[in-house]
This record gives sequence, C-alpha cells and structure tokens, in this order.
Amino acid sequence: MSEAAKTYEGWYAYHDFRKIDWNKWKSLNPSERQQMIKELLETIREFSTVEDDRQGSFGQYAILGHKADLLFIHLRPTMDELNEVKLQFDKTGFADVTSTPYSYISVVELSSYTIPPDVDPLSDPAFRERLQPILPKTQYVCFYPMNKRRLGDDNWYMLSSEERRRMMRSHGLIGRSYAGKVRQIITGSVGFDDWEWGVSLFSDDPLNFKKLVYEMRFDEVSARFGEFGPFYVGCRLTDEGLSDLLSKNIKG
Ligand code: 76R
Repeated sequence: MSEAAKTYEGWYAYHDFRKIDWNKWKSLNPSERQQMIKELLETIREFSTVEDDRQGSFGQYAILGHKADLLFIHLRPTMDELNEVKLQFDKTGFADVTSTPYSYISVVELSSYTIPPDVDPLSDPAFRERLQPILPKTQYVCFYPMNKRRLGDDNWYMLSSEERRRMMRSHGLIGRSYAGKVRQIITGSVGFDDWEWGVSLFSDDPLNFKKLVYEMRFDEVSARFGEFGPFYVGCRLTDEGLSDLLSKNIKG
C-alpha cells in the first residue's frame, strides 16, 4: 500500500451555477424586476462583507455558453455557513427565475508534495493565508472538476509517494511559470462531490487559461492521470454589471 498524501484544508467552497429563465424574467413587470434586483444586490452585498473581517470570500461571474449564465463562488469557514448562504439566496425573489444547472462543494486544499517532510507549513502565516484565500479580483474565471485516474498501470493511488512527488514537482514548475498571469485555487472534494478536485483559475486574460491547461496536458501527471469534467469560463461581474446584465436591453 502506498502512503496517502498529507493534505491541509482551509475554507469550504460552494460554486453555485445559475441559469436565468429569461422568459419568466421578462414576463415580470418592470417594477417587480427592479424590486428583485434591489433585493438581489442587498443579498450579494451581505455575501461580500465576509471579506472585510476575513470570514470568507465571494465572487460573481457571468458564464459564457449554454451551460450556465451566472456563477457565484462562496468561501466560508464551515459547511454550515455555506448552507446558510444557499438558503439565503434561494429565498430571494430572483432565485425563483433561476435554475441550478451545476454546483460544486469542496474545501480549499494544499497538499504536502512540495513541502520538505521536516517542515510544519502551518507555522507559516503565508501558508495559512493560502488556505483562506480571498478570491482574486481578476476579470476572468475558469472552473472545472477533475480526478486522478485509477486504471491498470495508471493508478495514481498505487504509486509510491516518491513518484507522486516527482510528478507534482514538475506540475508545480509549469504552474509557477504562470506566476503573475494565473492564480489557482485547488479545492478538494473527495467525499463531498462527484470529482476529486475543483480547479478554479483566475486571470486577466482568458488565453492564459488555454495556454496553461494545454501545457499541463503534456506534463506527465496530467497526461497520464488527469480526467476532467465540464469546463466553465466567465467574466467577473461588479454589482453594477450584474444589475445591467439583468436590466439592459429589456423592452417594456
Ligand atoms: O509548488 C507549490 O508550492 C505548489 C505546487 C502545486 C501543487 C501541490 C501546484 C501548483 N498544484 C498543486 C496541486 Mn496545481 N493545478 C491543477 C490544474 O488542467 C490540468 O492539467 C490540471 C488542473 C491546474 C491548471 C493547476 C495549476 N494541482 C494540484 C492538485 C492536487 C493534486 C494532488 O494532491 O494529488 C491538482 C488536482 C492540481 C491541478 N498548479 C500549481 C497550477 C498552478 C498555476 C500552479 C502554480 C501556482 C501556485 O503555486 O499557486
């Protein structure tokens, strides 16, 4: 049996994807819509205040393509708080005109592959802060869930820790060559959701997502072991941007 990798967990994560029922939304009268936008913005402002006292983080994005229209990412210290957030949103009038094509539950995770065995990373405040990250305020976000393959000779979980460490070192080197261009938040979801990890990437240029993910495809750990779920890409929304998205260009 090979030894399990040591992991460190931080804030819990809820990726809440929403699709807007535009027919339903447009059938409301303008004052109803205005009222719902007002209530939505109040709720969202409450969500984002957690960042002021570092009790979590919140981000909102417009998702491209047919898979979803909106993504709300919540990071919170406990699962109970994520549940509160879910109920609070679902009780708004706006939630009634949305459906949830996808969601993802996970927890911010750092693994010890690149940490020397005699070092306690939790004594490093910078490491602890990475477990409780404020979502980067970049213009673009990319999210996808993934697994490490368990098939015949390509079974990640049967490899020795030395072999896994060697591959993760190479992975980290590619990742770090994108320093300043792409920020990643890896969240672990074994036991919580259908895949083993959620990958959330943040950048001011969406091409960086394509280039980074493509380069990693050629790296051994992704080439041999990476299995990927659906990909989502989106643009960050300010409160005003969200309000515009819902109200601009609607006739009547
Ligand atoms: O060296 C270090 O300090 C951190 C090294 C590091 C680890 C341990 C690292 C760096 N990652 C780690 C763990 Mn990563 N990462 C992904 C994907 O599309 C694909 O092929 C894979 C999806 C991307 C794009 C990415 C980016 N990473 C992990 C894990 C957990 C594995 C485990 O425990 O078995 C997964 C699933 C994963 C997947 N990685 C980096 C990046 C980037 C940009 C970096 C460097 C920046 C940084 O350190 O934050």
